Amino acid sequence: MTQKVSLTRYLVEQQRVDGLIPAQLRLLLEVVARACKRISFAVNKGELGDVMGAAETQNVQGEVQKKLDIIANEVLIEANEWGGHLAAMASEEMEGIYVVPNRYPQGEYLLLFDPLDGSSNIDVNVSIGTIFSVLKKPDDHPGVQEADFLQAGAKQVAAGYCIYGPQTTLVLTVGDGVAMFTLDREQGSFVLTQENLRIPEDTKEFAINMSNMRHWDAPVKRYIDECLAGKDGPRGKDFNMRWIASMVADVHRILMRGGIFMYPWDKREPEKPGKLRLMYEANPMGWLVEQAGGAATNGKERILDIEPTKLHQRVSVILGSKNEVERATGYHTEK
Ligand code: AHM
Ligand code: MG
Repeated sequence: MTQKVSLTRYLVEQQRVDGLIPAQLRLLLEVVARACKRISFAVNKGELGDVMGAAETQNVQGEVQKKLDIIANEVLIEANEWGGHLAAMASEEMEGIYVVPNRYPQGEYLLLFDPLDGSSNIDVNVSIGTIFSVLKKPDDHPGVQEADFLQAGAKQVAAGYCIYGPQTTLVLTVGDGVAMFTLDREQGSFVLTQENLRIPEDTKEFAINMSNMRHWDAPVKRYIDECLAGKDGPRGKDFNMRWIASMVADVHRILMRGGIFMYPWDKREPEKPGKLRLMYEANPMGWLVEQAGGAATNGKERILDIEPTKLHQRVSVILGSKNEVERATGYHTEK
């Protein structure tokens, strides 16, 4: 019988055999995984666990928070604040950064997360997830401040997500390809179920919220119109559409079988560059997708090259199968 490889063993081997991750980063990833396990159990309880429905608060983006948004945020903070591996955290659900209290040792890493992505799906029992990104704190000054987080996605040292769907699955990169772990509920541990995930370069599947079509910019409209024209149009093939309204679930599908995901800028709120957030949604997902052979842009440039100016900065997102992302990006950049 082939032996199952746990997340712990995988990370130890990455540290020991391949020298890919320092001990502190290994600890950090284990703690994030442990927190995701707790969130997964809370999600699973649903109506039985007083976790459904809206809380009476709004987050910094003015969105009504769900009870599970707040629970997931607290679980991630509590799990991560005392281990000595982090200097500070930032989250979709908190306006400013959360500095590790000085009763605990301060580590050299910064953790960013969207504790519960796809919140609108919580109450309807559709897949949701946690997205996270890890950066190194600049070491040229003592203490930690918000500006320390404002690093381009290319500087990430680890990124991943955990999807709470029919299975709970953790997908991770430390810059050496993408690995996938499935939660074994009987054992209580994540087990390696796939390594070196690869996204096919071509696809016949797109994901976009079509209800916003009338607000799109011309290049996005052109790309989607051509997909919709199918065999009879310039693409010469029929396309299929999926939209789950949980970025984690849409990106997970793309990592499994290819596709293109778009949440572009649109004319509803023209001053906003997009809906999704750069630091804890687009950057980690962009890096995972690139590590699996795909591409991620904002229509003009590579997501990972964007120099952030704000913690909760928004961004236009096109990611997935390489050839399709290049085509859609080309429509934006061609004269
Ligand atoms: P959230 O982080 O508040 O859940 O919002 C982000 C989500 C993404 O997961 C998803 O792709 C998008 O918002 C769905 O937006 P829409 O409701 O416009 O379809
Ligand atoms: Mg989100």
